[in-house]
Amino acid sequence: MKLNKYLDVNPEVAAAIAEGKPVVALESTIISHGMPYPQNVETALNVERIIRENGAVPATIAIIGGRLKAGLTPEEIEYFGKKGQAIHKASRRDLALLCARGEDGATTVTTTMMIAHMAGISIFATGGIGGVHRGAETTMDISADLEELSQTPVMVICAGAKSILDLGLTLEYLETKGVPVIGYGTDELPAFYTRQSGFGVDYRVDTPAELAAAFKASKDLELGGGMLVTNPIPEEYAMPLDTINAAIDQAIGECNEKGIHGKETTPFLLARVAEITGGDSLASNIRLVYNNAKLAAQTAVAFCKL
Ligand code: PSU
Ligand code: MN
Repeated sequence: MKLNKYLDVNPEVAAAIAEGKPVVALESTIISHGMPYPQNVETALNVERIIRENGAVPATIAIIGGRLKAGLTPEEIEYFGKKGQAIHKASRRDLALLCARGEDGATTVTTTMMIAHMAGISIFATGGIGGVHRGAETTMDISADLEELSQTPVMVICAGAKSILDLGLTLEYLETKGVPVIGYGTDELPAFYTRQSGFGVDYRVDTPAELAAAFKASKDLELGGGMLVTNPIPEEYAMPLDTINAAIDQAIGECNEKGIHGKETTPFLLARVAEITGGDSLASNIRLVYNNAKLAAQTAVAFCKL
């Protein structure tokens, strides 16, 4: 991949990378498509602050005017938040066209991993990843995020996978693709809004230093792929299981009725679940992102010491 020609690393991020200081990548689709305005902007700015408070430099990643950006200004974050779903949701297939046309794009987990790797950033914090959707055996709706995890050496720290996805099939896919799924302080895959899913993870890890060591070994071995760390939402912010499951089932039913498919599916489900729960799921979502940002910064600090 020769993204370099199109890559702009902001000065603070570039200096940190050059000096071997900890940097944490962040995605922009969570801002434009994952949450409503103005909570999206507020969350994105708080996440950057939490990363700084924990000793690392934040690099929010996006595509602006056909340039791949590692590190945004607060004004640029506001722009992505305000424009929301009017911004192109950019996956791997979109990069060439957006760069050639000089357009903007919000980076998903996939494209954030790609651009982070090109910039030399190893650790990336987000809320949730895409996965194998329920009904994928007929729709073939499997997020490009899973393929990217198999081929790009970036550690992705998330809160597990939501039950808008088929969690069992998502784990099977990751196994096939050689992606280790790590539980942070847990043996069970967290399900984003809840700490439990009924599915086990491949490994339990209890400290940022152990996460850093695992990722260092993956790099030393030149395995080429990423690592998925699933960090459970703090107990006090978790949603009641019945409430969230009912909201997700209702949202999926509406999604099917309306014939929504492709890249619109995940943003539609997230927005509907937030509406149905009267904003409760959004509050949980924001809290789990903060929790992941903290762990990512601590892990980046530990990784720099190796
Ligand atoms: N899950 C969330 N919030 C998000 C996303 C997923 O809880 O914002 C976004 C991420 O950018 C992820 C993308 O990479 O959705 C996956 O989209 P798709 O399912 O279309 O691959
Ligand atoms: Mn999809």
